[in-house]
Amino acid sequence: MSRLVVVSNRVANPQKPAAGGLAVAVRESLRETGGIWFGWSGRQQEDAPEEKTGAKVTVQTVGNVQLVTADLSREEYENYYLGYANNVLWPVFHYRLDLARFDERFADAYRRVNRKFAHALHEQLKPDDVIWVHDYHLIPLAAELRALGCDNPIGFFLHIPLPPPQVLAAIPEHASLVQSLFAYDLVGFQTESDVTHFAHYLEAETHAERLSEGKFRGFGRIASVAAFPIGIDIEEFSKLVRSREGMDMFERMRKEYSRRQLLVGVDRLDYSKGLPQRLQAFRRLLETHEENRDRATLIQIAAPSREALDAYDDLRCEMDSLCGAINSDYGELDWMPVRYIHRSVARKRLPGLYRASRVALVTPLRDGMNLVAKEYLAAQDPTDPGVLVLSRFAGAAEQLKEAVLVNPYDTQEMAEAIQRALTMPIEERVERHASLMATIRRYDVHWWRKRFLDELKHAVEPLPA
Ligand code: GDG
Repeated sequence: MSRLVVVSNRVANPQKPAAGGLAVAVRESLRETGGIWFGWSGRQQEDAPEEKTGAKVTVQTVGNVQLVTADLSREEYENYYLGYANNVLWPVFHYRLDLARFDERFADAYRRVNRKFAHALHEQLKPDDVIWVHDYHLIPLAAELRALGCDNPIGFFLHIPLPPPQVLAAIPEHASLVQSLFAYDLVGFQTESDVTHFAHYLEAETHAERLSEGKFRGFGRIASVAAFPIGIDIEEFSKLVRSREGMDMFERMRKEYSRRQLLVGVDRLDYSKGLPQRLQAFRRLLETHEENRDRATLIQIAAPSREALDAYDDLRCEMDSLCGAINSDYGELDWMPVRYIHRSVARKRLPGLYRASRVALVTPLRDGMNLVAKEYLAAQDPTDPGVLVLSRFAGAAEQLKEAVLVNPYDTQEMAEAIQRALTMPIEERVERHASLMATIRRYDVHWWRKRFLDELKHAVEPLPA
C-alpha cells in the first residue's frame, strides 16, 4: 500500500485527540498507511538571509507517521500567511471583496513560500507516495512540485467555498491560481455549487475543455473535479456526549437553565460566520416575540482567531457593543439574554452544551461546510432533539435540507425562524432530526476521506483509448 503524504497549513500530533474534521480524517488515513504530515510549524523566525530554496525542517516521528514542519520568516508570515492567505484568498473566497487587500508583495510571498515548501517536501518523497494537499494556503504547491519533477498522484481539497467567476476574477492572480489547480490529478470542493463555479470559471476565462462529467483538460494536463462534503466522526462525538465530562456539562446546563430555553452558537470569531447579523436577529426576536423575554438565553462562544488582522479587531468591537446593548436593553436582575464568551472552550465541554440547547444558530454569511451544524445534531437526544437553524449559505445547507434554513442577511426572517424553532412540536423535531442524522451518519468523515482517496486513485488511471 502506498504511503500517504498530507500537506496542510498546520499539523497535529496524530496520537493526541483530534479537534475538527481535518485532523480526524488525516489521523485516521495516516494511521492506516503510515506516512508524512507536512506543514508550517506555527513558528516565525527572525528574518535571516534565506538560501534560495531553503526551508529548515523539523522531523518528529510518531508511530508510523513523520511530522515534518517548516518555519516561516517574519516577512513570510506577514506577506504569505496574513497577507495573501488571510487578506486575499480568505475574504475573496468568502465573497468579501470589500475586505480584500491586493498587494504584489503578498502574491510574491505566496508563490515563494509554496516553492520553499515544495523543495522541502520533495526531499522527503518516495516514488509511490500519494500526496493530499489541503486548503487555500497551498494552491500552487503541486505546480511547484511538478516543476521539480514530481509525478506522484496529487490531490487537493479546498475547505472553504469557491466563489463564482465574477468574484474570483477580481484577484489579480486568478488566472495563475486556477492554472495551478491543473497540476493536481484531483481537485475536491465541499459542495456541488463550488464545482459549478469552477466549471463556469473554466468556460468563461480559459480554453480548458470538459472531457466528461468532472474531468477537464487544460494547460497540458487533465484534472478530475468533484464535490466531497466533509463530515464529522459520529462515533467519536457520541463518545464525547456519553463521557462523564459530557454528561456532567449537560446536567449542569440543564439545571442552570431549567426555567429557560437555551440557544447556542459556537464559532471562530470570523466575519464569515455572520455573528453580528445573528445577534440582530436575536434582538428582533426579543422585540417582536415578547414571551421570550426573561426566558430565552443565547450562549455565543466566539473562539479567538487570526487576531493580528484589522478586520477581526473591528468585528470584536462590534460584537462587544451589540452584546452589551442587548443585555442592557433587555436584561433583568436574574436574566441576561446573551452570554457571550470570547474565548476558546475545551472540546469535551461542547457536546453537553449542544445537547442542553433547544436551538443551535449556525448562520454564516458564507461557509465552506460548517462542522458545528453536524456536531450539534450528533449531540442531541433523538427522543427530544433540539432544532438546527442553518444559513442557506453554509455548504452544509446542500445536505441538511431538513434544518430550518434561513437567509442570514434577513433579520426579520431569521427572528421568525428562531421563534419557529423554539416552538416546534416534538413530533416535528424528532422527524427532522432523524432524517438529518441519517445524512450525517452516511456522509461522515470516514466516508469523506475514503471517497477522496479512492477518487484520487481513479483519477490517475489512464483514460480509455
Ligand atoms: C473550515 C471552513 C469547514 C469552535 N469553537 C471552539 C471549537 N470549535 C470547533 C468546532 C468545529 C470547528 O472548531 C469549527 O469548524 P467549522 O467547520 O465550523 O469552521 P472553520 O474553523 O471555519 O473550518 C469550514 C471546515 O474548515 C472543515 O472543512 O467546514 O467551512 O471554514 O469542530 O467544534 N473547538 C473548541 N473550542 C471552541 O471554542 N475546542
